Formats: sequence, structure tokens, C-alpha cells
Amino acid sequence: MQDRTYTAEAEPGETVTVAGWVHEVRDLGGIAFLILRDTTGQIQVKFQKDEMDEDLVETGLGVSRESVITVTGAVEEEPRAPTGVEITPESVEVVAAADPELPLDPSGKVDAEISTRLDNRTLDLRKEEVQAIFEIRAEALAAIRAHFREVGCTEINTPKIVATGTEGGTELFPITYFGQEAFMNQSPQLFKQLMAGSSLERVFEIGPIFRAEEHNTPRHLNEATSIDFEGAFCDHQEAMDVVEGVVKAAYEAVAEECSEELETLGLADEFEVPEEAFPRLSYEEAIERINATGELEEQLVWGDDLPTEGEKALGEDVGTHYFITDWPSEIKPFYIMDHEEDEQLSTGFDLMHPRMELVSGGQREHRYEELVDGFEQQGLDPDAFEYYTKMFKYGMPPHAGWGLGGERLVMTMLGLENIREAVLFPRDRQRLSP
Ligand code: AMO
Repeated sequence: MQDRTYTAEAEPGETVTVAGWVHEVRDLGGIAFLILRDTTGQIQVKFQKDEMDEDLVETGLGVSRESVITVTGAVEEEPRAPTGVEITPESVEVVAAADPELPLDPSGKVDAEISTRLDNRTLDLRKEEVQAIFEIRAEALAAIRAHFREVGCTEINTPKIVATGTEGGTELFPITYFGQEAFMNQSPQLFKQLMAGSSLERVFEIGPIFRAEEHNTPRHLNEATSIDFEGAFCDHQEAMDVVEGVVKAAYEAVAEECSEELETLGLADEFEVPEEAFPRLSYEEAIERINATGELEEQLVWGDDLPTEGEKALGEDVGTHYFITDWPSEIKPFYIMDHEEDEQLSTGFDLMHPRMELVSGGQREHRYEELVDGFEQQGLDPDAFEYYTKMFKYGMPPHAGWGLGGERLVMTMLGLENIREAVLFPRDRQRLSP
């Protein structure tokens, strides 16, 4: 619509045409108000019944909630109106009438179960708090892209249909690819490494990853958005610097650009941009600190993976984002490089938010012989990965990288209880549609 004015831009003294949804109609007898909502906010439309054309009043007040309408009229200042202005309509057009039986209430007065909300995401995103989450998500992703460009990275897109998995054999979704077995990719891991060895050198990707995990938890999805980095001539320390920069850039952009959305979510006062350097704890220190909290029934010993309660106890103890470095080699994937001075110790790291893990990464094994040995030690057939390993024969520089869960970033940034709040159409054990 060429001559359409957004509600937030309607200025007193102008005659405008606004378009949007009927949020609410309040009929007070002689006077009635229709609240029209669009992507920028809401505006009040005033119907002074005895001073207006009957048909106009009937159309404006007879329309069902959530119908799409356009209203043309003069904008006037009105301090009592929710936004300080109101429109006196000259015409109202019903563009798309809504069924009066709505599956959920976009005005938010009646709460709906998460499953009802996800089944009716279009209506759900008409609620300003839900819209705010996705505006913030978009801002964070835009800031992350811009930050990657500032630090010399090239955006890549790698295949999501692959012949083999990388993150452990049990978590793959098999598909049929022209009569041949194939899988949905769990991670761009191998492809991003191959590009670190090309003259692109420093690459990033923001795209879907597919995990056939049995977990049905508030922080696992079966399709998630992974923000991946890989850099040639980087070690694990530099890779940690890059992810720290990316996370801080996302928080800064949200603080700067999304004050209204934060207000809508009730976070305006408590939202904090992390300023300090993220502490780097070794795995050994991490298990000592977890054991010292006394929160676990059984003490952790070297080689244990960190249980969720352990992560929680440590998160409360540290209180900020922090890294766990120098993991035991045996619990990190084959592509992670070990420390030269101690083969039991890997260069793998995780970035943690006090509530949960956000990132895994590390320096990669770039030496051909060691890489092939690593496949065998993890029970993987190196022949199945020949497309990957063979490139390590032709000049593969040392490189490092990481993967950051996009939904977990948004979830922890906004204190959301359920990861499904941070994705439009979640894929989980129960949900394949919409
Ligand atoms: P990892 O498997 O630890 O590492 O995944 C990296 C990050 O992605 C997010 N994530 C998920 N988020 C929601 N639901 C899931 N099922 C899920 N799985 C993963 C998490 C996690 O920290 N190739 C390595 C990364 C690398 O070394 O570069 C990898 O995929 O936030």
C-alpha cells in the first residue's frame, strides 16, 4: 500500500490511512474506540456516534477482533489515548474479516498454553511481547553478521544434506537421497574446516543444524540455528576471543537498538551488556569448583562430562559468562587437537552462560596422520570422510573455531524459560508441523 502510514508515524494535523488488525473495540455508548494495531504499535480510532455517518459507525464497530482493516482520517492530539493521538475516521474498509472464534487472544488478556501458541504462531506473534523476542533475535543476528565482517570473516553456506555425520552416530536424521541413504547435517563442522583451508581463511555460517536427540527438554531442539566460526592460523585462545566479541556485539546491539522491545519484555532495567572479560576456567578447576559447591550427590572425577546440575551449580558460583577450557581429550570429538605437552588434554573449550552451555569449540587437528588416527580411535571409518581428510594432504593450516547455539543465545539473553520461545516453528519430539 503506497499511501499507508504506520501507526507510530501518524502525526497530529495530518490526514492518514493506517492499515492493520483490530486489536480491541471499546463501546462506551455515545462514543466508542477501536484500537488498530500494526507492526509499529497501536493507534486509537474514535467513533463519536451521533456526529458520524451510520454506515461508517456500523462498519467500524461491527468488525470482529483481528480483522484486517484500513482507516482513513484526521490525526489529532489526545492525551487520554494510549499513544497520545487518535484518528477520527472518514472511512473504514474491512480488508479481511477474521473468524470471531479465535484460537488464542492476541491482546494477551487470556493466556494460552505454549502448544496452542505454537500451533497458531501467526496470531501468537501479534502479541507485542512475542514480536519483541523476534525483533531482538533479528537484531542480535544482524549485529553478529556485522561483527564477523569487521573481524575479517566471509559468510558461507554449506550443505544440509550430507552422506555422513560428525557429532556422534546416534543423533542423525536419515533421509533418502535418490535411493541412497543420506542424513540431515548435524553441524557444518567439516565444511567450515575445509573453507578455513581455502583462501577464504576466516569464515562464518548462520544456518540450521539437525539433531535427532531423544532429549525433550526446555533447552534442546531437533532443528536449531548454529552460528559457526572457523579461522585459519587461529588457536583456541583466539577462537575464544572471537566468540566473546560476537556475544558482546549481540548484547550491545540489543541494548542500543531494542530499548522498546526490552521495555515490552519488562527487561529495560535488568538488561546488562557483559563488559568484563569472560573468565577462562580449566576443566580441572571447573570440576573442583563444582565439587566444592556440595550440590552434587557424587563428586565429579577427572574424565566425567559435566552433568546439568553441575553446570547449574558452577554457573551460580561464577555468575557471568565463562569458558571451560582444557577438556579431557577423550570426551571431545576427533577433530579437536590435543595439547602438545599433554595428549590427555584437549584444546576444546565451551562457553557457558550461568544457565547453560552456549558454545563448543577448539583448535582443530590439522595434521593428516593424527587426524586419521583420531577417526579410528572414535570408531569412525576414515574412508567415509575421504573428501575431508584428503584436503589435509594439500596444505591445511592450523585452524580453530566454534559453534554457538542461536536460540540458546536469545533464550539466555532474555531469560526465557523455554527454548521454543526463541524459535518461530520449533522442531521437537512432538512437533513436526507447523
Ligand atoms: P555442539 O554439538 O556442542 O558443537 O553444538 C554447539 C552449540 O550448538 C547448540 N546446540 C543446540 N541447541 C539447541 N538444541 C540442540 N539440540 C543443540 N545442539 C547444539 C548449543 C551448543 O553449545 N561442531 C561443534 C562446534 C565446533 O566445534 O565448531 C558442535 O556442533 O548451544
